Amino acid sequence: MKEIGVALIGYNFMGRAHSNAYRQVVPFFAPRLTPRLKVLCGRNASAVRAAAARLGFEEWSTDWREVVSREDIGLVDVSTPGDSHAEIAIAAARAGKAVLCEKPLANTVAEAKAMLKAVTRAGVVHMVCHNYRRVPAVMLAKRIIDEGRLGRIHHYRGTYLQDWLVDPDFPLTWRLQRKVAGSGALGDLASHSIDLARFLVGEISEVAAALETFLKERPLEGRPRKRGKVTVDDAAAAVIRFENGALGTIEATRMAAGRKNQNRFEINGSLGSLAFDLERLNELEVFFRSDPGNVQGFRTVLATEAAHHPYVKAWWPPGHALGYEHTFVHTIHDLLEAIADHEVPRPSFADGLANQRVLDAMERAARTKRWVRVPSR
Ligand code: SOE
Repeated sequence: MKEIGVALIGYNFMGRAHSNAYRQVVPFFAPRLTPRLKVLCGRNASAVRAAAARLGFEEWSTDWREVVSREDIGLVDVSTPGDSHAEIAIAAARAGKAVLCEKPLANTVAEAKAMLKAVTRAGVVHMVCHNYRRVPAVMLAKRIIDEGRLGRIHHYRGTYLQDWLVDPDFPLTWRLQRKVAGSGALGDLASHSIDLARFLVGEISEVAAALETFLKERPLEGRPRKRGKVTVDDAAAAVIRFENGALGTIEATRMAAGRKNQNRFEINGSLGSLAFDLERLNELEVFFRSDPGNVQGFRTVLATEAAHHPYVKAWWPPGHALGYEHTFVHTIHDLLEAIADHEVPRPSFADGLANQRVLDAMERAARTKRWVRVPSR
């Protein structure tokens, strides 16, 4: 059983989701490379030590620079806030390690370019953790589109709605600070909708956009009497044109009261339509104009039949639903197989750079109130 030593940098929400995936991928998928949870890295010694014990890592460290160069590490997983993605991923690439980086790839296009250059020059495997590509129902949408069963795509309509920031007393965490997070709902959530748009419909050529910050200041973490300035968007709304002529909209917010993690898309083509909602992630709504007139209508496919849907056979019988955490297991399974084959999986850092270019174009469009073309290189 060939092993690959994993160094995970970051141990909060994404660190937990990734750790769970490294543990689950072995009993359920038996990958050719067995991930060994060697070292968990973070800034706070007592917190990272406790997290390492809880998440099943052999060691812990507060020095990522030392960790990424260790001989016993083959894969560096960057699950930190966006302002450290570039320096960690570039150091890991230069040390010859495979790199998995959380989304969005970076906080700027320049950083994303440098990251892609580093992994390409080092010849290492690289991947961005846009985990929703590997929801079986999303893979079904991709297959239906690629088989031409929707015909020519006219519309992509992506919305990613959460409400964890609607409380004005929610403190000024790092996701609300531009210098750390790079942007707000735009990079955190719209980046997922952009990735799905690129995955399912094609490259985005031009955008118009608006950003808004509804709550301009919030209480400081741990010092609720003091308040600090919010420096990112609370909400983003964009109109997008695709190179293939399709037209779309993307909207993202973390202040849609009642929406918890509603990453949704609807795609309309000349022969039919598809609709997906992450809050019902085992299902895909389909409509085909070819259906007999008296039974035409949207119908719901439960994407849990192993014979028809990827990844499912590793889990449960039909109807025994999958969840959010399974999308990370699927992503890390495919990453491990790509490393074993010395291939670069999708989405790669090149996809991450393309995503960053759309995010940047949206910010420029919002600032200038003009349409902005998305550079292709
Ligand atoms: C917070 O908005 C968050 O954790 C995002 O950062 C993730 O990418 C998304 O999948 C769930 O919500």
